[in-house]
Amino acid sequence: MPTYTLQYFHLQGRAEPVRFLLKDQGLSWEEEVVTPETWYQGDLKKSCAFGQLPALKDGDFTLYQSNAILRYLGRAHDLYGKDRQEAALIDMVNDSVEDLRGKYLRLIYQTYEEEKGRYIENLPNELKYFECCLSKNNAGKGFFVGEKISFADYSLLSVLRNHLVLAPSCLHDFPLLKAYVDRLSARPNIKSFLECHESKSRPINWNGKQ
Ligand code: GTS
Repeated sequence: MPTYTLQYFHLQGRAEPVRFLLKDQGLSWEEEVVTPETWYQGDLKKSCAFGQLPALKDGDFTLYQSNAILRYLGRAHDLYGKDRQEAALIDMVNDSVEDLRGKYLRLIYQTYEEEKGRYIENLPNELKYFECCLSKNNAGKGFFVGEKISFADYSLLSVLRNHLVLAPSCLHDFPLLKAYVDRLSARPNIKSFLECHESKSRPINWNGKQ
């Protein structure tokens, strides 16, 4: 029986880090796919705490906001650091991932045609902070914080993979980040998830831009 239900559109989008986490941790979940027809009909949107998806259902508990979902699962499955300083660092990384995701989503949904070139040109100025931060933990050979994978790693993995689609050579000058993406993508459960048909069939973004 699946423990969790993930309610979202037929999309990678903001649900992808949650899927990475669930899959990598060997947790079972059910996908509740919301079609555009159902969504635009309006009743479901009205029932969502902030009028948006994804939602995670755990029994009769329903949680909205993708980062709150990651934190909830992080607490439940020991993916939130070994003490409060590690937890704070994980929050710091995840907030920085959210900043980058916000810029990426603005490009995708608002300014793609006119800004794509400039966005890619400026990307090293964003990625250099992540490379530097990674280098400070275990010489960049492991995860972002501590000795163990955290929910922020899943979040960053999804954002970096999105950027590799947007700009395939964007990690060329960031060897630690490049190795990090390769290493995490090769974790057996994540690898099989990335290779499965269902996962490949999901668009990254709903407007088809990537
Ligand atoms: N901060 C929210 C989160 O992190 O969960 C944002 C959620 C969000 O923007 N959801 C969009 C949505 O529900 C879909 S997507 O941007 O994740 O692809 N859109 C439909 C609507 O009516 O707003």
